[in-house]
Amino acid sequence: MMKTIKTQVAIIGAGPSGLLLGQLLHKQGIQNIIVERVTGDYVLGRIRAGILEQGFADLVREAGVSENMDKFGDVHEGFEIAVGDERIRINMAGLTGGKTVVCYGQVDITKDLMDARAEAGLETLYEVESTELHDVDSETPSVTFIQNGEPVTIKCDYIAGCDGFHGVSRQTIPETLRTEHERVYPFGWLGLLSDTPPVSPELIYCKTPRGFALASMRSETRSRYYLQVPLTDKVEDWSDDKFWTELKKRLPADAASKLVTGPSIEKSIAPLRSFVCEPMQYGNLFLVGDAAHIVPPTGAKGLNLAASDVATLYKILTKVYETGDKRYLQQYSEIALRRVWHGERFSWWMSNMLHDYGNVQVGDMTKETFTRFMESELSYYTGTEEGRKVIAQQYVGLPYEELSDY
Ligand code: RFL
Ligand code: PHB
Repeated sequence: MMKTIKTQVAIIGAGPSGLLLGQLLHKQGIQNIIVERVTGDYVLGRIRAGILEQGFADLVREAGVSENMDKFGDVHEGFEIAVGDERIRINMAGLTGGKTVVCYGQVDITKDLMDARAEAGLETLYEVESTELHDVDSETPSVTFIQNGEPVTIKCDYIAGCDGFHGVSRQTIPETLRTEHERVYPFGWLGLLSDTPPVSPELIYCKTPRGFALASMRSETRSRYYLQVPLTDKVEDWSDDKFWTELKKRLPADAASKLVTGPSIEKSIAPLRSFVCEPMQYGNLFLVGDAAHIVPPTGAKGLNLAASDVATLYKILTKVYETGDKRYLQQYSEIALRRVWHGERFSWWMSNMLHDYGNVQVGDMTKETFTRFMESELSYYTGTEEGRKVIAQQYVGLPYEELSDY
């Protein structure tokens, strides 16, 4: 017998997007169920992001899940861009009238959201297989899947596709009705997490002839470092020793002299990609976060764009349930995409300025010509207060757009 569940909003994916949306909807009295393909522990094994914009942090506060973030998250007022041994500070707070970012890991925020969901007694169905979305362009959409060998159907009003880049939600929009924009970069990031004190209290984005490196952190005792690597490299090619030796060569000399090394807790390679699916809605299906867009991590924007999607969708659904006026739904894709494209552009620009393209030709110019353009761009933007302000404003995050009323 097919088990059938009814709810108002079915959420596909228990990553940060799905969990945050679920919590915010719950606070507004809107019922929701989350279905997730893997286990909760597997979700928490994805290290990923570390920088939360103020808008994201405020949304977590609105969801009532900010206790740990406010206690253990570290407010950053600036970050550095290093070109070789020269270090340039981007004074975010000073250049934006006091705006900052919070350094708090994706794993921690996800765990806080999972705990809050469990505490509120809200349902998350883990380890579901063969998720399918049905009749999303009708008034009676549904989601089917198999859990513990049993077929289950969720009947709902709306579906939020929060199932990441490889999920099923985006594929449910007919191919003829969506446009996908994509750029794949000819390199990846090798990340290493270790219980060693960070090399500096603020992040350092390093441009060097050997390739890009990033010095980031999770706490005063836990560091997160990244190295630009060729797409052909495998994690097994990189012993901890090899990683630390290469990182030392890419950090500015005075930071390198302070580097403390130790065994890695996690090491993984992520390819870099820019991707946007337009539109982000179809019938009563709404795509949220990585399901609709991917950015290269150089601007720390991925999770933050997911958060602004969540903010927009949650406000729209709240209005629709409050007023009964479904016209609000039409605004989702346009509002979300406007901010997404700004984040895409910023991440693409930062990636181009800071990475080394090796022998890969970019567009219709030689590698050397492209390199000169990017060197000039970087020196202009880091060398003038106006330029640093442009970087700072986008790094702390552009404001969220309000809904239009009818
Ligand atoms: P997620 O985290 O991929 O979660 C999607 C969830 O959906 C599940 N799923 C399904 N569930 C049910 N049925 C199906 N058929 C399903 N298919 C998939 C998956 O198992 C998963 O649990 O997407 P979400 O929630 O949209 O969150 C997006 C963020 O994870 C992502 O944007 C960030 O991690 C990007 N990112 C960064 N973002 C920032 O804002 N700041 C950063 O500093 C930052 N650093 C990073 C990053 C991403 C990185 N990688 C690995 C790509 C650094 C790295 C290295
Ligand atoms: C991280 O700490 O994982 C991190 C920070 C900034 C980025 C990307 C990743 O731009």
